[in-house]
Amino acid sequence: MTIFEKMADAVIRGNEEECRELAKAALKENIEPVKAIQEGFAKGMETVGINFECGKFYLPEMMLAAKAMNAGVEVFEPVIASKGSQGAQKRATVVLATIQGDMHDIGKNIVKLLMSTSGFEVIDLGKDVKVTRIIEEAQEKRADIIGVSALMTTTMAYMPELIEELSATDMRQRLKVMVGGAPVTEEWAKEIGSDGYAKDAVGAIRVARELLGR
Ligand code: HCB
Repeated sequence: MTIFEKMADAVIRGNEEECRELAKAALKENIEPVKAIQEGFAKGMETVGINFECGKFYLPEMMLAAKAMNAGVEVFEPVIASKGSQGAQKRATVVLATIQGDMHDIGKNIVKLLMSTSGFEVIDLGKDVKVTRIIEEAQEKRADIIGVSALMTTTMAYMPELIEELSATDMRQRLKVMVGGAPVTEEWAKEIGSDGYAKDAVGAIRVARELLGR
């Protein structure tokens, strides 16, 4: 098994300690942390989702997998942060949130980690955040971008609501919206009038920079 396969397997088995140890081993082998997260832990999570969907896994297994992945990602956090670039130019402000009704925040937290270490000022509103609150906070903090995450087909439905409500304000001219999360696609993002879509956290940084014309 490669180290990535071992990382995926440790997430599937929900083994926190093993995830931590494998993350440390990846660092020792000089593996890029973001690559390890995406090709190791996140791949395991995909399998967990498939196993849940076909009734092989239940909620407790999914919860253990989430805890295990978080434990592994925590090991990488200081390393990612230390490599981060703060940038000389004014830092753009990004308001991040998992949309209302949705408790999934692992992916959003990875986006936050990478963005905040790539020169963005990130205001993380957390999970299950009401559309109205996202708009209020973006206005108050004079955000440049709103980044929203949804992991369920049921909660994705709040994304067009967010864009509609935002369009009714005078902020829509200058404020960009970026959407993401496993069930969200580029086509759908376009359909609802989102300015950007990102498949993963690295893509989120690229898209945010494009949206800001940087
Ligand atoms: Co959850 N769950 N879950 N779950 N869960 C999913 C999402 C299902 C797809 C599993 C399945 O059926 N195959 C499914 C949703 C089905 C649907 O669409 N309707 C589901 C369900 C049904 C549920 C519950 C309803 C189960 C229940 O209670 N019976 C419940 C929902 C509670 C609620 O939200 N109201 C539930 C609960 C849980 C937990 C708590 C056990 C746990 C979440 C823990 C946590 O997040 N703190 C969990 C997990 C872990 C999953 C799966 C297995 C993994 C999600 C994950 O973390 N992926 C998921 C299966 C799947 O997604 N295939 C399953 C890893 C991260 C890294 O990927 O896609 O989130 P990501 O993020 C990427 C990417 O999308 C992008 O960058 C990130 C990093 O690269 N990105 C953005 C993300 N957000 C972005 C925003 C941007 O602006 C830009 C880019």
